[in-house]
Amino acid sequence: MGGGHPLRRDRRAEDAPVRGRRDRGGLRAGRRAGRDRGEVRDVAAGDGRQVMTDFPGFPEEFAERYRAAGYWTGQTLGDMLSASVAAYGGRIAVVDGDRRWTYSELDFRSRGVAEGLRRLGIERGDRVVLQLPNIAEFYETVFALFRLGAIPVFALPAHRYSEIGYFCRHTEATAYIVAREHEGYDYTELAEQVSATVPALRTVIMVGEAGGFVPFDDLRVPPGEEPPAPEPSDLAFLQLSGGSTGTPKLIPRTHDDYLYSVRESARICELTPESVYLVALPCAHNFPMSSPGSLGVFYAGGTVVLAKDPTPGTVFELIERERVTITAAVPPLALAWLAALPTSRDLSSLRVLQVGGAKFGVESARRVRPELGVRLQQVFGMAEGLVNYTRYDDPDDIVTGTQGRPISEADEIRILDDSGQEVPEGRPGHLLTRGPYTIRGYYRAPEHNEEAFTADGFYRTGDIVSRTADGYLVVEGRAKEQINRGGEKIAAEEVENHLLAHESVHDAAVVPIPDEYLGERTCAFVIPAGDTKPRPIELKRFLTARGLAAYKVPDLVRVVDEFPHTPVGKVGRSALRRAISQALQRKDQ
Ligand code: OOB
Repeated sequence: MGGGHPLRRDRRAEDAPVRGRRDRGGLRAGRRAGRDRGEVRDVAAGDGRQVMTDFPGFPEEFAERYRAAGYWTGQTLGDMLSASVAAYGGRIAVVDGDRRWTYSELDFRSRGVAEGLRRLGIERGDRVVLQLPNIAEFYETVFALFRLGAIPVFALPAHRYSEIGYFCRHTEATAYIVAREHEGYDYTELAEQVSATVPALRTVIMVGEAGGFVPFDDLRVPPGEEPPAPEPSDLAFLQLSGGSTGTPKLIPRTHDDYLYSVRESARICELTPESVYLVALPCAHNFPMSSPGSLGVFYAGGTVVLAKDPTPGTVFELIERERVTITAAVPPLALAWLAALPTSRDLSSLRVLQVGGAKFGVESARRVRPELGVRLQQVFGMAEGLVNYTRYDDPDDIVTGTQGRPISEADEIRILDDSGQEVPEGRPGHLLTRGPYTIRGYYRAPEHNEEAFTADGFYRTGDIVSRTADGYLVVEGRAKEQINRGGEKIAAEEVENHLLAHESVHDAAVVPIPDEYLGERTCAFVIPAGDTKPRPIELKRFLTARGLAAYKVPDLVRVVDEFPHTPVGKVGRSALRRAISQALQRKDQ
Protein backbone atom coordinates (compact mmCIF):
# COMPACT_ATOMS: atom_id res chain seq x y z
CA MET A 1 0.00 0.00 0.00
CA GLY A 2 0.93 3.61 -0.20
CA GLY A 3 3.46 3.50 -3.05
CA GLY A 4 4.16 6.89 -4.49
CA HIS A 5 3.53 9.15 -1.53
CA PRO A 6 6.17 10.95 0.43
CA LEU A 7 5.79 10.42 4.12
CA ARG A 8 3.99 13.04 6.07
CA ARG A 9 6.29 14.14 8.80
CA ASP A 10 4.07 15.90 11.31
CA ARG A 11 3.62 14.45 14.78
CA ARG A 12 -0.08 14.08 14.27
CA ALA A 13 0.57 11.53 11.60
CA GLU A 14 3.05 9.57 13.68
CA ASP A 15 0.77 9.54 16.69
CA ALA A 16 -2.20 8.27 14.77
CA PRO A 17 -3.20 4.83 15.94
CA VAL A 18 -2.41 1.99 13.63
CA ARG A 19 -5.25 1.44 11.23
CA GLY A 20 -7.57 -1.50 11.33
CA ARG A 21 -9.39 -3.13 8.45
CA ARG A 22 -12.28 -0.73 8.50
CA ASP A 23 -10.02 2.11 7.36
CA ARG A 24 -8.84 0.49 4.23
CA GLY A 25 -11.57 1.57 1.88
CA GLY A 26 -10.70 5.19 2.48
CA LEU A 27 -7.02 4.59 2.14
CA ARG A 28 -7.32 2.77 -1.11
CA ALA A 29 -9.53 5.39 -2.58
CA GLY A 30 -6.98 8.00 -1.55
CA ARG A 31 -4.13 6.06 -3.02
CA ARG A 32 -5.82 5.46 -6.32
CA ALA A 33 -6.71 9.06 -6.72
CA GLY A 34 -3.25 10.30 -5.85
CA ARG A 35 -1.02 7.82 -7.52
CA ASP A 36 -1.53 8.63 -11.13
CA ARG A 37 -1.14 12.32 -10.64
CA GLY A 38 1.74 11.80 -8.27
CA GLU A 39 0.44 14.39 -5.86
CA VAL A 40 1.60 14.85 -2.34
CA ARG A 41 -1.63 14.52 -0.51
CA ASP A 42 -3.02 13.52 2.80
CA VAL A 43 -4.90 10.31 2.90
CA ALA A 44 -8.05 10.32 4.93
CA ALA A 45 -8.98 7.33 7.02
CA GLY A 46 -12.52 6.01 6.78
CA ASP A 47 -13.52 7.75 9.99
CA GLY A 48 -12.09 11.10 8.96
CA ARG A 49 -8.82 10.88 10.92
CA GLN A 50 -5.65 11.83 9.13
CA VAL A 51 -3.27 8.91 8.86
CA MET A 52 0.21 8.56 7.48
CA THR A 53 0.94 6.50 4.42
CA ASP A 54 2.72 3.25 5.16
CA PHE A 55 6.04 4.22 3.60
CA PRO A 56 7.60 6.96 1.51
CA GLY A 57 7.51 5.95 -2.13
CA PHE A 58 9.62 7.24 -5.00
CA PRO A 59 8.99 10.95 -5.61
CA GLU A 60 7.11 11.41 -8.88
CA GLU A 61 10.01 13.26 -10.47
CA PHE A 62 12.22 10.20 -9.99
CA ALA A 63 9.50 7.75 -10.98
CA GLU A 64 9.09 9.64 -14.25
CA ARG A 65 12.80 9.60 -14.88
CA TYR A 66 13.04 5.85 -14.23
CA ARG A 67 10.12 5.16 -16.54
CA ALA A 68 11.46 7.41 -19.27
CA ALA A 69 14.86 5.68 -19.09
CA GLY A 70 13.13 2.31 -19.52
CA TYR A 71 14.15 1.01 -16.09
CA TRP A 72 10.56 0.68 -15.02
CA THR A 73 8.51 -1.04 -17.67
CA GLY A 74 5.06 -0.98 -16.12
CA GLN A 75 4.97 -4.74 -15.65
CA THR A 76 4.09 -6.58 -12.46
CA LEU A 77 5.82 -9.72 -11.21
CA GLY A 78 2.68 -11.61 -12.24
CA ASP A 79 3.00 -10.20 -15.78
CA MET A 80 6.60 -11.38 -15.80
CA LEU A 81 5.51 -14.95 -15.09
CA SER A 82 2.78 -14.72 -17.73
CA ALA A 83 5.34 -13.62 -20.32
CA SER A 84 7.57 -16.58 -19.46
CA VAL A 85 4.61 -18.97 -19.62
CA ALA A 86 3.87 -17.66 -23.12
CA ALA A 87 7.46 -18.10 -24.24
CA TYR A 88 8.57 -21.20 -22.31
CA GLY A 89 5.32 -22.85 -21.14
CA GLY A 90 6.48 -26.45 -21.57
CA ARG A 91 9.89 -26.02 -19.99
CA ILE A 92 10.63 -26.97 -16.40
CA ALA A 93 10.37 -24.01 -14.05
CA VAL A 94 10.74 -25.65 -10.62
CA VAL A 95 12.30 -28.87 -9.37
CA ASP A 96 11.65 -29.93 -5.77
CA GLY A 97 12.69 -33.52 -5.08
CA ASP A 98 10.64 -35.65 -7.44
CA ARG A 99 8.31 -32.82 -8.34
CA ARG A 100 8.99 -31.05 -11.63
CA TRP A 101 6.62 -28.27 -12.64
CA THR A 102 6.61 -26.66 -16.05
CA TYR A 103 6.00 -22.94 -16.42
CA SER A 104 2.41 -23.66 -17.42
CA GLU A 105 1.91 -25.86 -14.39
CA LEU A 106 3.40 -23.35 -11.97
CA ASP A 107 1.15 -20.69 -13.46
CA PHE A 108 -1.96 -22.88 -13.35
CA ARG A 109 -1.25 -23.89 -9.77
CA SER A 110 -0.64 -20.34 -8.62
CA ARG A 111 -3.92 -19.23 -10.21
CA GLY A 112 -5.69 -22.01 -8.33
CA VAL A 113 -4.07 -21.02 -5.04
CA ALA A 114 -5.00 -17.38 -5.72
CA GLU A 115 -8.62 -18.47 -6.00
CA GLY A 116 -8.29 -20.59 -2.84
CA LEU A 117 -6.90 -17.61 -0.95
CA ARG A 118 -9.63 -15.36 -2.32
CA ARG A 119 -12.27 -17.76 -1.06
CA LEU A 120 -10.70 -17.49 2.40
CA GLY A 121 -11.26 -13.75 2.21
CA ILE A 122 -7.71 -12.71 1.37
CA GLU A 123 -7.79 -9.74 -0.92
CA ARG A 124 -5.75 -7.07 -2.55
CA GLY A 125 -3.56 -5.11 -0.14
CA ASP A 126 -3.80 -7.74 2.64
CA ARG A 127 -0.52 -8.65 4.24
CA VAL A 128 0.28 -12.37 4.45
CA VAL A 129 3.24 -13.57 6.50
CA LEU A 130 4.90 -16.35 4.55
CA GLN A 131 7.30 -18.71 6.34
CA LEU A 132 8.20 -21.59 4.09
CA PRO A 133 11.38 -23.59 3.63
CA ASN A 134 12.77 -24.40 0.19
CA ILE A 135 9.72 -26.14 -1.23
CA ALA A 136 7.83 -25.62 -4.50
CA GLU A 137 4.78 -24.31 -2.59
CA PHE A 138 6.80 -21.19 -1.91
CA TYR A 139 6.65 -20.08 -5.56
CA GLU A 140 3.10 -21.34 -6.01
CA THR A 141 2.05 -19.10 -3.12
CA VAL A 142 4.18 -16.08 -3.98
CA PHE A 143 2.76 -15.86 -7.50
CA ALA A 144 -0.75 -16.46 -6.16
CA LEU A 145 -0.31 -13.51 -3.80
CA PHE A 146 1.18 -11.36 -6.57
CA ARG A 147 -1.82 -12.10 -8.77
CA LEU A 148 -4.21 -11.17 -5.98
CA GLY A 149 -2.26 -8.03 -5.17
CA ALA A 150 -1.89 -9.35 -1.61
CA ILE A 151 1.44 -8.60 0.03
CA PRO A 152 3.72 -11.44 1.11
CA VAL A 153 5.90 -10.69 4.16
CA PHE A 154 8.98 -12.86 3.68
CA ALA A 155 9.89 -14.52 6.98
CA LEU A 156 12.70 -17.05 7.27
CA PRO A 157 12.28 -20.63 8.53
CA ALA A 158 14.61 -19.80 11.46
CA HIS A 159 12.22 -17.17 12.82
CA ARG A 160 10.23 -17.92 15.95
CA TYR A 161 7.51 -16.20 17.92
CA SER A 162 9.50 -13.07 18.67
CA GLU A 163 9.90 -12.33 14.96
CA ILE A 164 6.73 -13.87 13.49
CA GLY A 165 4.48 -12.32 16.16
CA TYR A 166 6.06 -8.96 15.44
CA PHE A 167 5.70 -9.22 11.65
CA CYS A 168 2.05 -10.20 12.02
CA ARG A 169 1.25 -7.39 14.44
CA HIS A 170 3.27 -4.70 12.71
CA THR A 171 1.77 -5.38 9.28
CA GLU A 172 -1.69 -6.30 10.67
CA ALA A 173 -1.42 -9.47 8.64
CA THR A 174 -4.65 -11.29 7.91
CA ALA A 175 -3.00 -14.63 7.19
CA TYR A 176 0.09 -16.63 8.12
CA ILE A 177 1.29 -19.43 5.85
CA VAL A 178 3.76 -21.89 7.33
CA ALA A 179 5.01 -25.46 6.80
CA ARG A 180 4.33 -27.98 9.55
CA GLU A 181 7.90 -29.17 9.88
CA HIS A 182 11.37 -28.15 8.85
CA GLU A 183 14.75 -29.43 10.01
CA GLY A 184 13.22 -31.25 12.95
CA TYR A 185 11.22 -28.27 14.20
CA ASP A 186 7.43 -28.56 14.46
CA TYR A 187 5.80 -25.17 13.77
CA THR A 188 2.45 -26.10 15.33
CA GLU A 189 3.08 -24.47 18.68
CA LEU A 190 4.45 -21.33 17.06
CA ALA A 191 1.37 -21.13 14.81
CA GLU A 192 -0.92 -21.60 17.81
CA GLN A 193 0.83 -18.90 19.75
CA VAL A 194 0.70 -16.48 16.84
CA SER A 195 -2.98 -17.11 16.11
CA ALA A 196 -3.85 -16.71 19.80
CA THR A 197 -2.07 -13.40 20.19
CA VAL A 198 -2.53 -11.49 16.94
CA PRO A 199 -6.09 -10.19 16.69
CA ALA A 200 -6.04 -9.18 13.00
CA LEU A 201 -4.87 -12.63 11.93
CA ARG A 202 -7.87 -14.51 10.57
CA THR A 203 -6.27 -17.50 8.92
CA VAL A 204 -3.34 -19.82 9.50
CA ILE A 205 -2.57 -22.06 6.55
CA MET A 206 -0.24 -25.00 6.99
CA VAL A 207 1.67 -27.01 4.40
CA GLY A 208 1.76 -30.67 5.49
CA GLU A 209 -0.15 -32.23 8.40
CA ALA A 210 -2.25 -29.19 9.34
CA GLY A 211 -3.96 -30.21 12.59
CA GLY A 212 -6.57 -27.56 13.35
CA PHE A 213 -5.24 -25.09 10.76
CA VAL A 214 -6.30 -24.71 7.14
CA PRO A 215 -4.45 -27.35 5.10
CA PHE A 216 -2.55 -25.82 2.18
CA ASP A 217 -4.09 -28.46 -0.06
CA ASP A 218 -7.50 -26.84 0.52
CA LEU A 219 -6.25 -23.83 -1.44
CA ARG A 220 -5.67 -25.97 -4.49
CA VAL A 221 -8.93 -25.31 -6.27
CA PRO A 222 -9.50 -24.65 -9.97
CA PRO A 223 -8.47 -21.13 -10.97
CA GLY A 224 -11.26 -18.59 -10.69
CA GLU A 225 -11.89 -15.38 -12.52
CA GLU A 226 -8.71 -13.38 -13.01
CA PRO A 227 -8.47 -10.87 -10.15
CA PRO A 228 -7.88 -7.24 -11.14
CA ALA A 229 -4.14 -6.83 -11.64
CA PRO A 230 -2.15 -4.75 -9.17
CA GLU A 231 -0.50 -1.56 -10.40
CA PRO A 232 3.21 -1.82 -11.24
CA SER A 233 3.90 1.01 -8.78
CA ASP A 234 2.12 -0.88 -5.98
CA LEU A 235 3.86 -2.49 -3.08
CA ALA A 236 4.65 -6.07 -4.19
CA PHE A 237 5.99 -7.54 -0.93
CA LEU A 238 7.78 -6.79 2.31
CA GLN A 239 11.32 -8.09 2.63
CA LEU A 240 13.24 -8.19 5.91
CA SER A 241 16.08 -5.95 6.82
CA GLY A 242 19.03 -7.25 8.79
CA GLY A 243 18.53 -4.12 10.80
CA SER A 244 20.44 -2.50 13.59
CA THR A 245 17.54 -1.37 15.76
CA GLY A 246 15.37 -2.84 18.49
CA THR A 247 12.67 -4.09 16.15
CA PRO A 248 13.21 -5.66 12.72
CA LYS A 249 12.49 -3.30 9.84
CA LEU A 250 10.36 -4.24 6.85
CA ILE A 251 11.37 -3.27 3.34
CA PRO A 252 8.64 -2.22 0.91
CA ARG A 253 9.50 -3.19 -2.68
CA THR A 254 7.28 -2.33 -5.64
CA HIS A 255 6.76 -4.41 -8.79
CA ASP A 256 8.40 -1.75 -10.94
CA ASP A 257 11.55 -1.36 -8.90
CA TYR A 258 12.10 -5.02 -8.09
CA LEU A 259 11.50 -6.23 -11.59
CA TYR A 260 14.13 -3.82 -12.86
CA SER A 261 16.75 -5.33 -10.54
CA VAL A 262 15.64 -8.85 -11.52
CA ARG A 263 15.86 -8.19 -15.27
CA GLU A 264 19.23 -6.50 -15.06
CA SER A 265 20.58 -9.21 -12.76
CA ALA A 266 19.49 -11.89 -15.21
CA ARG A 267 21.26 -10.00 -17.99
CA ILE A 268 24.47 -9.44 -16.01
CA CYS A 269 24.52 -13.11 -14.98
CA GLU A 270 23.78 -14.17 -18.56
CA LEU A 271 20.78 -16.33 -17.67
CA THR A 272 19.10 -18.17 -20.54
CA PRO A 273 16.41 -20.86 -20.81
CA GLU A 274 19.29 -23.32 -20.42
CA SER A 275 20.27 -21.94 -17.00
CA VAL A 276 19.69 -24.20 -14.01
CA TYR A 277 19.90 -22.33 -10.70
CA LEU A 278 20.23 -24.14 -7.39
CA VAL A 279 18.58 -22.47 -4.39
CA ALA A 280 20.80 -23.54 -1.50
CA LEU A 281 20.16 -20.47 0.68
CA PRO A 282 16.70 -19.87 2.20
CA CYS A 283 14.47 -19.15 -0.82
CA ALA A 284 12.81 -16.08 0.73
CA HIS A 285 16.07 -14.18 1.15
CA ASN A 286 16.72 -11.39 -1.30
CA PHE A 287 19.97 -12.90 -2.63
CA PRO A 288 18.53 -16.25 -3.90
CA MET A 289 15.29 -14.52 -4.85
CA SER A 290 16.51 -11.75 -7.12
CA SER A 291 20.28 -11.54 -7.53
CA PRO A 292 19.49 -13.03 -10.04
CA GLY A 293 17.98 -15.85 -7.98
CA SER A 294 14.75 -17.66 -8.70
CA LEU A 295 12.96 -14.63 -10.13
CA GLY A 296 15.84 -13.94 -12.50
CA VAL A 297 15.59 -17.54 -13.67
CA PHE A 298 11.81 -17.34 -14.12
CA TYR A 299 12.30 -14.18 -16.14
CA ALA A 300 14.84 -15.93 -18.38
CA GLY A 301 12.90 -19.18 -18.78
CA GLY A 302 15.41 -21.36 -16.93
CA THR A 303 14.97 -23.93 -14.17
CA VAL A 304 15.00 -23.38 -10.39
CA VAL A 305 16.14 -26.37 -8.34
CA LEU A 306 15.39 -26.33 -4.61
CA ALA A 307 17.85 -27.80 -2.11
CA LYS A 308 16.22 -28.80 1.16
CA ASP A 309 19.47 -28.14 2.98
CA PRO A 310 22.78 -26.59 1.93
CA THR A 311 25.11 -29.39 2.99
CA PRO A 312 27.73 -30.48 0.43
CA GLY A 313 26.10 -33.93 0.21
CA THR A 314 22.70 -32.54 -0.82
CA VAL A 315 24.08 -29.76 -2.98
CA PHE A 316 26.62 -31.86 -4.92
CA GLU A 317 24.05 -34.55 -5.58
CA LEU A 318 21.60 -32.01 -7.00
CA ILE A 319 24.27 -30.34 -9.13
CA GLU A 320 25.04 -33.70 -10.69
CA ARG A 321 21.43 -34.86 -11.06
CA GLU A 322 19.95 -31.63 -12.41
CA ARG A 323 23.02 -30.36 -14.29
CA VAL A 324 23.01 -27.13 -12.28
CA THR A 325 24.82 -24.23 -13.95
CA ILE A 326 24.78 -21.52 -11.26
CA THR A 327 24.26 -21.26 -7.51
CA ALA A 328 24.70 -18.77 -4.68
CA ALA A 329 26.26 -19.10 -1.25
CA VAL A 330 27.24 -17.05 1.77
CA PRO A 331 30.97 -17.26 2.57
CA PRO A 332 30.85 -20.02 5.25
CA LEU A 333 28.78 -22.16 2.93
CA ALA A 334 31.17 -21.65 0.03
CA LEU A 335 34.02 -22.67 2.33
CA ALA A 336 32.13 -25.76 3.49
CA TRP A 337 31.62 -26.78 -0.14
CA LEU A 338 35.30 -26.23 -0.92
CA ALA A 339 36.26 -28.25 2.15
CA ALA A 340 34.17 -31.19 0.92
CA LEU A 341 36.22 -31.47 -2.29
CA PRO A 342 37.20 -33.63 -4.04
CA THR A 343 33.88 -35.34 -4.57
CA SER A 344 32.83 -38.35 -6.57
CA ARG A 345 29.89 -36.29 -7.86
CA ASP A 346 30.09 -34.82 -11.33
CA LEU A 347 30.04 -31.04 -10.89
CA SER A 348 31.11 -30.26 -14.44
CA SER A 349 27.83 -28.53 -15.35
CA LEU A 350 28.45 -25.75 -12.80
CA ARG A 351 29.71 -22.54 -14.37
CA VAL A 352 29.30 -19.89 -11.70
CA LEU A 353 29.46 -19.72 -7.93
CA GLN A 354 28.08 -16.49 -6.55
CA VAL A 355 29.24 -15.51 -3.07
CA GLY A 356 27.74 -12.66 -1.06
CA GLY A 357 25.82 -11.63 2.02
CA ALA A 358 29.04 -11.12 3.96
CA LYS A 359 32.62 -10.33 3.05
CA PHE A 360 34.38 -13.11 1.17
CA GLY A 361 38.06 -12.72 2.05
CA VAL A 362 40.48 -12.46 -0.86
CA GLU A 363 42.33 -15.65 0.16
CA SER A 364 39.11 -17.65 0.13
CA ALA A 365 38.00 -16.01 -3.11
CA ARG A 366 41.21 -17.08 -4.84
CA ARG A 367 40.48 -20.74 -4.06
CA VAL A 368 37.20 -20.94 -5.97
CA ARG A 369 38.36 -21.27 -9.54
CA PRO A 370 41.28 -23.69 -9.04
CA GLU A 371 39.50 -25.92 -6.54
CA LEU A 372 35.92 -25.94 -7.82
CA GLY A 373 36.72 -25.25 -11.45
CA VAL A 374 34.08 -22.52 -11.79
CA ARG A 375 33.91 -18.79 -12.14
CA LEU A 376 33.46 -16.79 -8.94
CA GLN A 377 31.05 -13.88 -8.85
CA GLN A 378 31.02 -11.65 -5.77
CA VAL A 379 27.67 -10.13 -4.87
CA PHE A 380 27.35 -7.25 -2.43
CA GLY A 381 23.68 -6.53 -2.04
CA MET A 382 21.03 -5.50 0.40
CA ALA A 383 17.32 -6.17 0.62
CA GLU A 384 16.81 -2.39 0.69
CA GLY A 385 17.93 -2.28 -2.95
CA LEU A 386 21.45 -1.69 -4.26
CA VAL A 387 23.17 -4.80 -5.60
CA ASN A 388 26.77 -4.95 -6.86
CA TYR A 389 28.25 -7.71 -8.96
CA THR A 390 31.69 -8.53 -10.25
CA ARG A 391 31.22 -9.12 -13.97
CA TYR A 392 32.09 -12.33 -15.80
CA ASP A 393 34.75 -10.64 -17.94
CA ASP A 394 36.45 -8.86 -15.03
CA PRO A 395 40.13 -9.67 -14.43
CA ASP A 396 40.90 -12.03 -11.53
CA ASP A 397 42.11 -9.35 -9.13
CA ILE A 398 38.79 -7.52 -9.38
CA VAL A 399 36.79 -10.70 -8.96
CA THR A 400 38.73 -11.80 -5.90
CA GLY A 401 39.55 -8.40 -4.41
CA THR A 402 36.33 -6.37 -4.75
CA GLN A 403 32.64 -6.83 -4.05
CA GLY A 404 31.61 -5.70 -7.51
CA ARG A 405 30.00 -2.63 -9.01
CA PRO A 406 26.36 -1.54 -9.09
CA ILE A 407 23.78 -3.03 -11.40
CA SER A 408 22.74 0.27 -12.93
CA GLU A 409 24.29 3.47 -14.22
CA ALA A 410 21.42 5.12 -12.34
CA ASP A 411 22.60 3.77 -8.97
CA GLU A 412 23.93 6.86 -7.22
CA ILE A 413 26.78 6.13 -4.84
CA ARG A 414 28.16 8.46 -2.18
CA ILE A 415 31.05 7.58 0.10
CA LEU A 416 31.29 10.05 2.97
CA ASP A 417 33.53 10.64 5.97
CA ASP A 418 32.13 11.16 9.46
CA SER A 419 31.51 14.82 8.76
CA GLY A 420 29.58 14.13 5.57
CA GLN A 421 32.31 15.04 3.06
CA GLU A 422 33.05 12.85 0.05
CA VAL A 423 36.22 10.79 0.63
CA PRO A 424 38.98 10.58 -2.01
CA GLU A 425 39.08 7.51 -4.27
CA GLY A 426 40.32 4.40 -2.51
CA ARG A 427 39.63 5.74 0.99
CA PRO A 428 37.03 4.13 3.24
CA GLY A 429 33.83 5.96 4.10
CA HIS A 430 30.11 5.53 4.77
CA LEU A 431 28.19 4.17 1.79
CA LEU A 432 25.00 6.00 0.89
CA THR A 433 22.92 5.14 -2.14
CA ARG A 434 19.85 6.15 -4.13
CA GLY A 435 18.50 4.68 -7.34
CA PRO A 436 15.76 3.03 -9.36
CA TYR A 437 15.44 -0.02 -7.09
CA THR A 438 16.50 1.29 -3.68
CA ILE A 439 13.72 2.09 -1.22
CA ARG A 440 13.08 5.59 0.08
CA GLY A 441 11.97 4.42 3.51
CA TYR A 442 10.99 1.39 5.59
CA TYR A 443 7.42 0.25 6.14
CA ARG A 444 5.62 1.98 9.02
CA ALA A 445 8.82 3.35 10.55
CA PRO A 446 8.70 7.16 10.18
CA GLU A 447 11.08 7.94 13.01
CA HIS A 448 13.69 5.43 11.96
CA ASN A 449 13.40 6.65 8.37
CA GLU A 450 14.50 10.11 9.48
CA GLU A 451 17.83 8.58 10.50
CA ALA A 452 18.25 5.89 7.88
CA PHE A 453 17.62 8.20 4.89
CA THR A 454 18.92 11.65 4.04
CA ALA A 455 16.48 14.43 3.27
CA ASP A 456 17.19 13.95 -0.44
CA GLY A 457 16.40 10.26 -0.30
CA PHE A 458 19.78 8.51 0.00
CA TYR A 459 19.78 5.31 2.05
CA ARG A 460 22.50 5.16 4.70
CA THR A 461 23.62 1.56 4.31
CA GLY A 462 25.74 1.43 7.47
CA ASP A 463 28.50 -0.19 5.42
CA ILE A 464 32.02 1.22 5.23
CA VAL A 465 33.38 0.87 1.71
CA SER A 466 36.04 2.23 -0.58
CA ARG A 467 35.76 2.65 -4.32
CA THR A 468 38.32 1.83 -6.99
CA ALA A 469 39.02 4.06 -9.99
CA ASP A 470 36.76 1.78 -12.07
CA GLY A 471 33.83 2.19 -9.68
CA TYR A 472 34.14 -1.18 -7.93
CA LEU A 473 33.30 -1.27 -4.22
CA VAL A 474 35.37 -2.93 -1.53
CA VAL A 475 33.58 -3.57 1.75
CA GLU A 476 35.94 -2.44 4.49
CA GLY A 477 33.73 -2.72 7.54
CA ARG A 478 30.49 -1.63 9.10
CA ALA A 479 29.30 1.36 11.09
CA LYS A 480 25.89 -0.09 12.01
CA GLU A 481 25.40 -1.97 15.25
CA GLN A 482 24.83 -5.27 13.58
CA ILE A 483 26.51 -8.64 13.67
CA ASN A 484 26.93 -10.41 10.33
CA ARG A 485 27.08 -14.04 11.38
CA GLY A 486 28.03 -15.77 8.15
CA GLY A 487 25.48 -13.72 6.19
CA GLU A 488 22.78 -13.87 8.87
CA LYS A 489 22.25 -10.38 10.20
CA ILE A 490 21.65 -9.72 13.89
CA ALA A 491 20.70 -6.29 15.25
CA ALA A 492 22.60 -5.73 18.51
CA GLU A 493 19.81 -3.66 20.00
CA GLU A 494 17.15 -6.30 19.37
CA VAL A 495 19.11 -8.91 21.34
CA GLU A 496 20.01 -6.37 24.04
CA ASN A 497 16.32 -5.55 24.55
CA HIS A 498 15.53 -9.20 25.08
CA LEU A 499 18.37 -9.55 27.57
CA LEU A 500 17.17 -6.48 29.46
CA ALA A 501 13.85 -8.23 30.02
CA HIS A 502 15.64 -10.72 32.32
CA GLU A 503 15.28 -9.83 35.98
CA SER A 504 18.97 -10.35 36.77
CA VAL A 505 20.21 -8.15 33.93
CA HIS A 506 20.91 -4.50 34.64
CA ASP A 507 22.48 -3.66 31.28
CA ALA A 508 23.50 -5.49 28.11
CA ALA A 509 25.75 -4.81 25.11
CA VAL A 510 25.95 -7.19 22.15
CA VAL A 511 29.03 -7.07 19.91
CA PRO A 512 30.59 -9.16 17.12
CA ILE A 513 33.67 -11.28 17.70
CA PRO A 514 35.85 -12.36 14.78
CA ASP A 515 35.37 -15.96 13.75
CA GLU A 516 37.48 -17.83 11.26
CA TYR A 517 34.57 -19.74 9.80
CA LEU A 518 31.51 -17.50 10.16
CA GLY A 519 33.35 -14.20 9.82
CA GLU A 520 31.66 -13.04 13.01
CA ARG A 521 29.95 -14.52 16.00
CA THR A 522 28.00 -12.82 18.75
CA CYS A 523 29.10 -11.95 22.26
CA ALA A 524 26.72 -10.45 24.85
CA PHE A 525 28.21 -8.53 27.76
CA VAL A 526 25.82 -8.18 30.68
CA ILE A 527 25.96 -6.29 33.97
CA PRO A 528 24.00 -8.09 36.69
CA ALA A 529 21.07 -6.31 38.34
CA GLY A 530 21.81 -7.46 41.87
CA ASP A 531 24.24 -9.66 43.71
CA THR A 532 23.30 -12.83 41.87
CA LYS A 533 25.19 -13.21 38.64
CA PRO A 534 23.00 -14.72 35.91
CA ARG A 535 24.57 -17.80 34.38
CA PRO A 536 25.29 -17.58 30.62
CA ILE A 537 23.40 -20.79 29.87
CA GLU A 538 20.39 -19.50 31.78
CA LEU A 539 20.37 -16.29 29.71
CA LYS A 540 20.63 -18.22 26.46
CA ARG A 541 17.70 -20.42 27.49
CA PHE A 542 15.78 -17.31 28.46
CA LEU A 543 16.23 -15.84 24.97
CA THR A 544 15.15 -19.07 23.32
CA ALA A 545 12.10 -19.27 25.58
CA ARG A 546 11.19 -15.71 24.52
CA GLY A 547 10.95 -17.00 20.97
CA LEU A 548 14.11 -15.45 19.55
CA ALA A 549 15.44 -17.16 16.41
CA ALA A 550 18.34 -19.47 17.32
CA TYR A 551 20.87 -17.63 15.14
CA LYS A 552 20.34 -14.48 17.24
CA VAL A 553 21.08 -16.17 20.57
CA PRO A 554 24.61 -15.00 21.50
CA ASP A 555 27.39 -17.54 21.07
CA LEU A 556 29.12 -16.15 24.15
CA VAL A 557 27.81 -14.39 27.24
CA ARG A 558 30.18 -12.54 29.55
CA VAL A 559 29.04 -11.18 32.91
CA VAL A 560 30.96 -8.02 33.83
CA ASP A 561 30.78 -5.30 36.50
CA GLU A 562 30.73 -2.36 34.12
CA PHE A 563 31.09 -1.31 30.49
CA PRO A 564 33.80 0.94 29.11
CA HIS A 565 32.43 4.26 27.91
CA THR A 566 33.30 6.60 25.09
CA PRO A 567 34.15 10.23 25.88
CA VAL A 568 30.52 11.22 25.22
CA GLY A 569 29.27 8.54 27.59
CA LYS A 570 28.06 5.92 25.12
CA VAL A 571 28.84 2.25 25.71
CA GLY A 572 32.32 1.67 24.30
CA ARG A 573 31.46 -1.11 21.88
CA SER A 574 34.82 -1.13 20.16
CA ALA A 575 36.55 -1.46 23.54
CA LEU A 576 34.25 -4.39 24.33
CA ARG A 577 35.02 -5.96 20.97
CA ARG A 578 38.74 -5.58 21.58
CA ALA A 579 38.47 -6.96 25.10
CA ILE A 580 36.67 -10.11 24.03
CA SER A 581 38.89 -10.70 21.00
CA GLN A 582 42.02 -10.37 23.12
CA ALA A 583 40.63 -12.64 25.83
CA LEU A 584 39.78 -15.28 23.23
CA GLN A 585 43.19 -15.00 21.57
CA ARG A 586 44.90 -15.50 24.93
CA LYS A 587 42.82 -18.62 25.44
CA ASP A 588 43.82 -19.98 22.02
CA GLN A 589 47.53 -19.64 22.69
C1 OOB B 1 22.17 -9.39 1.44
O1 OOB B 1 21.12 -8.64 1.90
P1 OOB B 1 20.80 -8.34 3.44
O2 OOB B 1 19.71 -7.34 3.40
O3 OOB B 1 20.60 -9.61 4.18
O4 OOB B 1 22.10 -7.69 4.07
C2 OOB B 1 22.69 -6.53 3.54
C3 OOB B 1 24.02 -6.26 4.22
C4 OOB B 1 24.84 -5.20 3.56
O5 OOB B 1 24.45 -3.90 3.96
C5 OOB B 1 26.22 -5.57 4.05
O6 OOB B 1 26.39 -5.14 5.38
C6 OOB B 1 26.19 -7.08 4.04
O7 OOB B 1 24.84 -7.43 4.18
N1 OOB B 1 26.71 -7.66 2.79
C7 OOB B 1 28.02 -7.80 2.49
C8 OOB B 1 28.06 -8.44 1.23
N2 OOB B 1 26.79 -8.66 0.82
C9 OOB B 1 25.99 -8.18 1.79
N3 OOB B 1 29.13 -7.43 3.14
C10 OOB B 1 30.32 -7.71 2.55
N4 OOB B 1 30.43 -8.32 1.35
C11 OOB B 1 29.35 -8.70 0.65
N5 OOB B 1 29.47 -9.33 -0.53
O8 OOB B 1 23.02 -9.84 2.19
C12 OOB B 1 22.22 -9.57 -0.03
C13 OOB B 1 21.17 -9.15 -0.83
C14 OOB B 1 21.22 -9.33 -2.21
C15 OOB B 1 22.33 -9.95 -2.77
C16 OOB B 1 23.36 -10.38 -1.98
C17 OOB B 1 23.31 -10.20 -0.59
